[in-house]
Amino acid sequence: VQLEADLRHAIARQQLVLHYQSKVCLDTGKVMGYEALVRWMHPVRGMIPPMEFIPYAEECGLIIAIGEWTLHEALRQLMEWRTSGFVTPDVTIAVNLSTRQFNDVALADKVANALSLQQAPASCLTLEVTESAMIGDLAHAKNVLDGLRAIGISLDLDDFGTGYSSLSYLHRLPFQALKIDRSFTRHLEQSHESRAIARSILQLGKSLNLAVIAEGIENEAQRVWLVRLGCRLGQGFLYSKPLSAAALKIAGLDDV
Ligand code: G
Ligand code: G
Ligand code: NA
Ligand code: MN
Repeated sequence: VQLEADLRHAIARQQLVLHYQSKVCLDTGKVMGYEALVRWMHPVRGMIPPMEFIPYAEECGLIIAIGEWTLHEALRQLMEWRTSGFVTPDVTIAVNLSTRQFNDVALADKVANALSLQQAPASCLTLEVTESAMIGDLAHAKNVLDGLRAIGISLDLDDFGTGYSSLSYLHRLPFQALKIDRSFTRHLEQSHESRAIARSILQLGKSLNLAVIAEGIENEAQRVWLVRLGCRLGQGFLYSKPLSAAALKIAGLDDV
């Protein structure tokens, strides 16, 4: 109950921050984009990870305001990075959408508005949608996704393989990429089954002309397996943890 009251003020009190995890080309290590991940800097409890307040924000509806803030802040940050030369114009920013946001009738307008306010081109934004956000009404999901796609942004299907995706409708939805869930990446070395699943997702991506991004790459052996299976893109602790903008800047300076 206290947490709800606190969360209500978190935006106004500037307690939400975004951390950014790079998405890289597995062959060259080049950064293609960043995924924005929200954290709550609670004055008493310290940093609260999204798993501990997003589900709850979903339930009470605060996710709509939090989601809008996240969208604006991620775009603002990307444009600042561009202006300062920290990223090249081809680098993209990805924002996660939860179920309630996905079902918000004003979603497409809000996205268009955020792009316009932050003076960001639609081509620099990716929204990540989980399979579970789309459960139920396929026609509705298709409408929402088509509306977003019409703005010119990209759409990635997050946590692929863990939800209820029906392969028969995937080709009718306007996704640009599938993200291999990190539960499959984790066991690539030990588990023949995980490799079979990763291989299937990559084949599916090829057949449907979708990019495939592997999540949760933690070590070189996993990277090698993914490259061997034909995966070109990935993210994970091997490359970088999600970092604050300030920490990213310092890490970037170390590279030079
Ligand atoms: O770092 P990690 O703990 O950041 O994130 C855990 C989960 O929280 C992931 O499933 C991620 O998709 C979700 N998440 C992180 N940031 C956001 C956000 O801004 N909006 C929504 N809806 N989910 C997020
Ligand atoms: O559900 P979503 O895919 O958006 O989840 C992103 C989450 O995955 C974040 O909590 C992030 O911190 C976490 N994450 C990112 N890279 C790795 C990794 O290499 N290993 C593990 N265990 N978690 C990761
Ligand atoms: Na995600
Ligand atoms: Mn994911």
